[in-house]
Amino acid sequence: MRILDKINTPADVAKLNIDELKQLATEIRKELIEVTSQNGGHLAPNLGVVELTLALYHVFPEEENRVVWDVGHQAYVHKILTGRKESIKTLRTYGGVSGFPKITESPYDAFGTGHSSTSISAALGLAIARDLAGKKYQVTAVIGDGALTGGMAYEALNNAGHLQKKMLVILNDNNMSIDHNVGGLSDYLNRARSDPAYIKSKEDVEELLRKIPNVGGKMLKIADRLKDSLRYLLVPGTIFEEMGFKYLGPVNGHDLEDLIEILKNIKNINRPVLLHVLTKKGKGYKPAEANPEKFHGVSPFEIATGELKKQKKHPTYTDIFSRTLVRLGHEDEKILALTAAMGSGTGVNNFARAFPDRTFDVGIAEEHAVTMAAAMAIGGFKPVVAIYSTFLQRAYDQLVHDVALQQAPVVFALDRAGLVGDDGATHHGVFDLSYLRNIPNMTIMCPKDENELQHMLYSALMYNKPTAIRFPRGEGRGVELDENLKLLPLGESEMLKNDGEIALLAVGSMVQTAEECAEILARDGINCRIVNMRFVKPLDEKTVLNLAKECRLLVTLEENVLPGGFGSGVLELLAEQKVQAPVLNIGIDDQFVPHGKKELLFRDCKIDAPSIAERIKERLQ
Ligand SMILES: Cc1ncc(C[n+]2csc(CCOP(=O)(O)OP(=O)(O)O)c2C)c(N)n1
Repeated sequence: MRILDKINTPADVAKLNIDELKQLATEIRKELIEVTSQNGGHLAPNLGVVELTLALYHVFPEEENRVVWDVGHQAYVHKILTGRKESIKTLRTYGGVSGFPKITESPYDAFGTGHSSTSISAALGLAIARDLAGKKYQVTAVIGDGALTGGMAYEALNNAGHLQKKMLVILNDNNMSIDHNVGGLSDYLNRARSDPAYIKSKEDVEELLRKIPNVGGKMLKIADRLKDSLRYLLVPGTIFEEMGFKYLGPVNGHDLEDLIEILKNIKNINRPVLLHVLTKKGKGYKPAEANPEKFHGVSPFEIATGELKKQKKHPTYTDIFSRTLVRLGHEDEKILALTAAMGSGTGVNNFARAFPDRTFDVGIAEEHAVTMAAAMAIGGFKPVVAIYSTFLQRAYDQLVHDVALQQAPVVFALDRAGLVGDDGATHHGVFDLSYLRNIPNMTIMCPKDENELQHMLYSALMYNKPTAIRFPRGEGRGVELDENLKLLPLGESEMLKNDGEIALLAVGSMVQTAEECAEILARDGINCRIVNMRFVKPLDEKTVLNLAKECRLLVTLEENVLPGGFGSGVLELLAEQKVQAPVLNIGIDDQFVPHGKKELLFRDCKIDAPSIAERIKERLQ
């Protein structure tokens, strides 16, 4: 029988001895590899925190303790140990366990995460709530060195150091974000990791202190002060001490004995502590150790080889964006590319290889990226910020205040727009049309396929205005790519089919859905016009108003929430022009969409072609 079979809660972990914990670590790794090989998921980050999570629950097993997992992609081990060892098999599947902590999923999920660098703020909030309620439980944030590049983490450290609440921040330092980590602090941590002088000095300090005879009173105080100042001067972590934290480490994050001992000591420290833990991303599975980027978030794979099970049929939208950006980069040396720690995810890494001096990976710092890009544009360059739709939410004020207000011609390539599938509610990019459309001076484009995406990128760089192009996750439609890039007239839609009593006005990915829907309706004798709107802003008002006059029903289709989106824009136009026309808005209702395969989510949201055809028929009756 496996030890894992006996583990239902952290209390069961607390009962195990070191050998049993080691055995359990092996079993958990096996489970993680099996589940992610089937369902896909964040394997490498979880393999890196097996011992850390075990040690944490061994020392702090009580249910009332709160652990906030930064980003939360490394919380599978936590889920296995907190009552979900069976349901982990459903990880990331429709109706199954979420790939991120979710407060509605388990009382052990202290705070929902998915977007980076929130854990210290959340842990501080929980610590304040605990103290105000007169309670005593332990509050811990576990944050990676990648997540520590995000601005919120510093805001929270700054505040926590000042408030001096009892809380623990565990810095899980594996020297990797998704790609290699970047930035000054990363360099600093790297020195702490690798420079033996640092570590030796720390050992020297400890050794020296052990040798000081056990004198009482004043001498001990002096020794303490000496210890602090030597430590301060010679050992890593001074920066955290300066901010008001007690710094401990670095410790080997795969050594259960050491981890448990240090966590037991931390139990008794009544102020903010930062424990610096060194781990190896992908630990215990060779392919993941060799290629932690690939196994950061991986699709289903063969365990024996690490090969992905599904091969691509067509290039992805990201591939085409990346290729076009490099092509344009050769033609115009003013073009710069920015990414917030998503070089491979956004395809910016190809641009980086071709133009390292014109590429900027800012770390997980979306706000900073947007303001910096605005200034680069004002400085005479053509910055392209490649970013996932969901992560640009972070930088709303920077969009308004730094980009749009100053009319800085920044191009935003918004990848993963629309429903993303398995990553779920924290990652769906379904708000961008709403949060961009209400900003003056913004141009918003949505390509109907990957060929149009390349023309849009070219056009966006020509418009000389703040411009966003939003495109979906995954493969393109497999269409031919035009050799020559062309300038799309600003604000002009494309009429794809111009006869019929119903007008389907579609943006982006929904153009294909509109075509499928028109086919279904045609079988029932309902003839539809189809418009590829191309621009959500500026809207092709002339076309919309003409169709409103000529058609029985206008149907707007978008892969975005309905409030504030493209359909709202059409309604606003009709109201403003005092045109009375029946409109059916198709999009995502005012709700958060969970995780699961995209097809299932589309069906549930009633935005797949058969559901839309049904809704149109109902409406016509
Ligand atoms: C705001 C935001 N931007 C980008 C991401 C994408 N992302 C997920 S994990 C990750 C890297 C995190 O690195 P680290 O914190 O070191 O954790 P590790 O995976 O190395 O354990 C990034 C960039 C995100 N989740 N949130």
